[in-house]
Amino acid sequence: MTAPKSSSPAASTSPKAASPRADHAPAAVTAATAFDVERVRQDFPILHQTVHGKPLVYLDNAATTQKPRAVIDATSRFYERDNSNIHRGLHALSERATASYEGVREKLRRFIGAELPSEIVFTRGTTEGINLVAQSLGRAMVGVGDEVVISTMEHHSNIVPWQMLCEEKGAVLKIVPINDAGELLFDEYERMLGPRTKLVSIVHLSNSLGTINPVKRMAEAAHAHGAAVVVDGAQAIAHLPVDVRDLGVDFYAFSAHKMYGPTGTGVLYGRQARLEAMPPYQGGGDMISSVSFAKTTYNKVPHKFEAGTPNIAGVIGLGAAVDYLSAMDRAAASAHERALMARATEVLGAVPGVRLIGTAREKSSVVAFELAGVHPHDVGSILDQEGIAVRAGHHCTQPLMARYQVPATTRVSPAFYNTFTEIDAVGRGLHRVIEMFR
Ligand code: 7TS
Repeated sequence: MTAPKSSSPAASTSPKAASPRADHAPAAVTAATAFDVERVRQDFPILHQTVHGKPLVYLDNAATTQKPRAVIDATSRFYERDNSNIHRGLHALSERATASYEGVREKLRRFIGAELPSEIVFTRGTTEGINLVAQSLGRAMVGVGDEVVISTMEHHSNIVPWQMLCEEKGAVLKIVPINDAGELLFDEYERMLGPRTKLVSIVHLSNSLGTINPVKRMAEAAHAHGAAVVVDGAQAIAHLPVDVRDLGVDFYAFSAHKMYGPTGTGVLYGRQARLEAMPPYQGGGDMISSVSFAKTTYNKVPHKFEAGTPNIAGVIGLGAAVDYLSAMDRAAASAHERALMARATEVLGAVPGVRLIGTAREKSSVVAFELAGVHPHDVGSILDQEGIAVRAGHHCTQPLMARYQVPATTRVSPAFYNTFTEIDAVGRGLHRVIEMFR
């Protein structure tokens, strides 16, 4: 399915065709990013509003992204025309709903380069995907004295499920350290791997630092020791091209709401052989082949892992988000995002008293900082008064905050629909914060 013309994203082919609004981008940046941001913004209704009397500047995309009209319409169209439960009705509506829902699996297979649509398990989001692996594969394969490896920069959803597993099994959770720039210490990681390593679970793109981890190399090293590799792709899926077979990972979890789709739905990619060998995660309808009080047999993959009525409308909305992204010139979009990040690094880094947290050589889409003498919550509240939405807090990465000895940071996380003007507004907002606290 191709997105309708009116809502399909646009990437202009020459810098000249870019928006007449100059947006004060440096010439080199404009030339490098032939991307018609003003046209793309037309696809996102929510962006066109004022907050506290100022134009909304939405820079909290790492928390959740906004939805293009195509996604909103696909979800409401489902409720208006096709709403019905799936996999169980013989009537026309149920057949339509089932075909749409199952069709999204194939879209996602293509989007992430999986081999089979059955390797796409629909979940509530990244958090559920990681819990699924921990509770199903983890409980089956991890025993006393075994080891699970994660890193210092993980989101709580890639820490706590493994802590719960290790506590239950008497296993050991090992933490890969990072340097001050926020890069994993690869040698330390390799030294941690051994015959007891059963699982490695690593974030692809850190939500607090923006660091992009060398997932492919990490997977090769883990596999050399026979460990299974899980990737938290919650942030990466919206900003990087993801090819699960090229990365060579066993599992890749992400959330629809961080890739311009609806909340409450997501994907766990798992290699077919792995998924087939795993016990079910939850029991209930749809995940069974037959049930008797004497013995229940399970459905085939992926249905074995999708107990109960799923978020059908959410999955259909996710399909529309995949269509939207696939119709876009993603290389141009990501060049624009990189240019926004470079501008934010320059503008915010130049504000007196700002210390950037996360300066990895390989990074994307996140600029986080602390401002001397001002709590991030105050920074966030004052920026909000200017109509600017950023995140202030620990970003569900408390151990990482402890590593940097800060309680919290302020985080600016651009998406392709943001503009240089918006980044500059944050710089002006910070000067206002400083004036107020002087
Ligand atoms: N992993 C990473 C790297 C994340 O950034 C998040 C959400 C999750 C996992 C959990 O995703 P969920 O969709 O299951 O909740 N991160 C953020 C954030 O940075 N601010 O709000 C949510």
